[in-house]
Amino acid sequence: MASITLAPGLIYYPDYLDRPAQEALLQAVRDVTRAAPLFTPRMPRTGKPFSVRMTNCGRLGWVSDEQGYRYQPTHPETGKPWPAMPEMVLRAWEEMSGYPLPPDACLVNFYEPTARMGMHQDKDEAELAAPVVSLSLGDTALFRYGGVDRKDSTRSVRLRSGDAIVFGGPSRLIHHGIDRLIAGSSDLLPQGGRLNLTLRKVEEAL
Ligand code: MD3
Ligand code: FE
Repeated sequence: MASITLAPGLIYYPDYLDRPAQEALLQAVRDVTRAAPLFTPRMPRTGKPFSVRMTNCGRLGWVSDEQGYRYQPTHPETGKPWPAMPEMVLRAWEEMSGYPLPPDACLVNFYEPTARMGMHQDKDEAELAAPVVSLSLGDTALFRYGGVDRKDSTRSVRLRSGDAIVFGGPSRLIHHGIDRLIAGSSDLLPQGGRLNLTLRKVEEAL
């Protein structure tokens, strides 16, 4: 599998999934959203809604509301356990993570054509020795990443449908965000927009 190292621990796999694999993953995500509908997360304290909608699969899911950010075993609106992680997602983790245990959580982010995600760090996971693996489907996103220090300079990468990117080691705590989507860049999703799956080990390994 071809890969490009963008920084220590930051490995980009352009075209990781070919078109048939993207269609299979999209079907698996539709099965997940049928069992666990997309919800609109809200900012802690202010309750301001995110422009990205989310759901999860796997044992734990990331949620955010007025009470704060956290991982929990149930959907915030249905109260049901999250559906199992699709086999394809587990295979992608095995192939790219270099980590000996399976992921606990797969966060599914859905971007409408105008959605964005501000610069942030992912640090709600206790197991920072495990990387985060990301899979993109649908419209191309302008992904921005910097360094561990909020003031570090930033670079941009276009994440296209089928691309994968892994953040581990010294890149696990870098700042990152999605500036915008490029409308009409993929015909995978009939209505446009973008799906991103992030696979994570949440609980500290013993
Ligand atoms: C760098 N998602 O869900 S994926 C997120 O495209 C998130 O939906 C973006 O940032 C998205 O937290 C970016 C790339 C990504 C994911 C996780 C990371 C980059 C990361 C974790 C640590 C460092
Ligand atoms: Fe993130």
